[in-house]
Formats: sequence, structure tokens, C-alpha cells
Amino acid sequence: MKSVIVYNYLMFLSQPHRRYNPLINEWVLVSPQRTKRPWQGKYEKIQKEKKLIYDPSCYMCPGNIRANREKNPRYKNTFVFRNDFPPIVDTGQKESIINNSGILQAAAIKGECRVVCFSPRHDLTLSEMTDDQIQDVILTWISQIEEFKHKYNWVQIFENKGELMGCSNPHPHCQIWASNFIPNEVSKEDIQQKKYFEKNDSVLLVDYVKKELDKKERVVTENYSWIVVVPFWAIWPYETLLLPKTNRSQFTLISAEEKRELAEITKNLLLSYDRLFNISMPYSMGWHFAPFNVKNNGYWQLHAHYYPPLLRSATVKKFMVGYEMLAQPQRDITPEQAASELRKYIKS
Ligand code: H2U
Ligand code: ZN
Repeated sequence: MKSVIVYNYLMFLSQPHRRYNPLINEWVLVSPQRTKRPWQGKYEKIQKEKKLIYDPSCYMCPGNIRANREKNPRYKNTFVFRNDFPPIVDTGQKESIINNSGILQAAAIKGECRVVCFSPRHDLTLSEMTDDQIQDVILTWISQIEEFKHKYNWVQIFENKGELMGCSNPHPHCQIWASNFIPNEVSKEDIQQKKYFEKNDSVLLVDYVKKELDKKERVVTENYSWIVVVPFWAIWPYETLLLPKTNRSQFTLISAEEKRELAEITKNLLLSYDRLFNISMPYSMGWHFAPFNVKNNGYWQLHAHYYPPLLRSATVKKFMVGYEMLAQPQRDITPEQAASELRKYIKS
């Protein structure tokens, strides 16, 4: 029996196989043997020019004017403003389906969009901020959720970092989109976590963390209350999942100590990303937790996804094309290899 397990494990490291993502009920193809293939495709340009502390043309810097002619205050920590080009607005329409003829459906939406500047400094990234400054960002996220949770069903907090991710401005910031509807990714996670809880009477991601703590093959870093793993089912090469070790269904439920430890682990993770390819790592990240209209939401586990787009170096991007668009996601390096690489750059 033991030899079968060892054989399977080796197969996992070297042979093509597929893995199941229980959080969204989808599969990912893993092809570790492909890591040796030559790359003759596109190399991205690395921008390493020195950034200004204050940029007079930046619409996020303190004291500057935004597109709607409003002047930013001379803020000292974080600064939240209404997105001047919001993708979701309150149209005042009823929430009912506008066209419910079966195949062609559309529904009215309601919501609000904001931008959060992480720091008055134009040149910093989250990884370069102090633990206390990162904690201010966490407190801002939580107070935004507190404000929106009575009005809407969902608040998506996300950061697009770097030009490679389509970020329009290097000033450190994230976005907040609140909506009356539950977006697809959150809805899939809701269904899956609920199903798991009904079947096992325990929380999917809490059980998952226990498994990861057992062997630690995919653990990147941890502290007393948080853990970062390259999930067993990761799609992006260096994708990570950051989550509490015990059950927290909502961001608003974490303790003062957990906030402090979250700042610390976030900094460690982001520094290891920056050191991996010796650049300020681009990524998209965002938070998931129980939507506000879910009653008995104990099956939900708070977590953040980090999705860096790079593959094997600072200049080679992973493209989600071809098979990914038409069949299912595929990755080359294994999540275990990615975790082991990132671990090397975690400060001890
Ligand atoms: P990125 O995170 O993708 O760079 O987007 C920044 C947001 O800032 C974007 O959604 C908003 C854009 O609508 N913005 C303003 O709200 N005011 C401005 O003056 C410029 C950009
Ligand atoms: Zn700026």
C-alpha cells in the first residue's frame, strides 16, 4: 500500500495529471514535464525606473485634482474616494429581471464603486509599507465593508497591481465594488462551501488548512492565526491563497491581534513575490467572505486570492489562451514546486 502512495506522489511531481478545485467545482490540468520546454514567445519589458514620491500629474496623490474636478485632501494614511467612472451605479431601477424570456436574460443592478489609496506616497507598493501602514489598509477595508454590508449583498475588494495586470496608475491603490448581486466566482464558492458543510458538518477551507499543515508541501508562510499556501488546485503559476487557520466567515469578525498578524503575513508574502523574480511583482488579488444576504454563513471561510501573471521569469507571462479558453486551465510547474520557490524568499 505504501509503495502505491509513494508512486502516486512521484507521478504528481513529474507526470501530467488533473487536480480538482473543490472551492469552485472545476478541474485544472497539471503538466510538470513541460517546464523544460524552450520559450520563443513574448518577453515582457521590465520597468524599473525610479518612481516619484509625489507625481503632480497623478490623480491619486494628495492635493491633486481628479477627473471630476474634486481636489484630494492632503491625506496622511489611506484615502477613499468615489470612483469617477464607476462600472456599477445605482440606477434607481427595481432589482427584478428586465427580460426573463429564458435564453435572453438581463437584470437591473445597483451598486457603488470606490478607490482606496493605500498611502500618500506615489512610489510605494504594499510590500514596501510598514506593518502598521498595511494594518491601516486592512482597517480601511473592514470599515468599507461595515459601511456597505447593510446596503448591498456583496463588496468586492481587489487590487490590480502593475501594468501587466492593466493597472492604470502606479500609485498604490485598490478598488471596491459593492453590488446588490453576487458575482460568479463568489457564487460558485458559496455553493461549494455550503455543499461541503451539509455533507461533512465541517468547513471546507478549515479542513483544507488542516491537511496543508500536515505535510506543509504547499505552505509558503504562516503565523499563529494565518497561513499562505499555493493551493493544491492553483491555476496561475505562483497563485496563493491567504486565509485564517480558524473559522472566520466574515472579514469584520477578525480580532485586533488577527489584524496585526494579517499585516505581518501580507508583507512577508509580498516581499517573497518581489524577490522571486527580483521585480515589483504584478498581480491581481482580492478578498472573499460570506455574502451579506447569506443566513447561517458559518460554512464560509474568509480568504484572499493572489494571482500573479508571471510564469518562469520577470519577462515571461502566462497567457490564459487556447486550451484554457476552450477547455480548462492548465499549468506547468506544480503547486509544490511553486510553494518551495516562494518559501526560499520568506524572511526567517
Ligand atoms: P485601476 O486600479 O485599474 O488602475 O483603476 C483605477 C480607477 O480609478 C479606475 O477604475 C478611477 C478609474 O475609473 N479613476 C477615478 O475615479 N478618477 C480619476 O480621476 C481617474 C481614474
Ligand atoms: Zn500618486
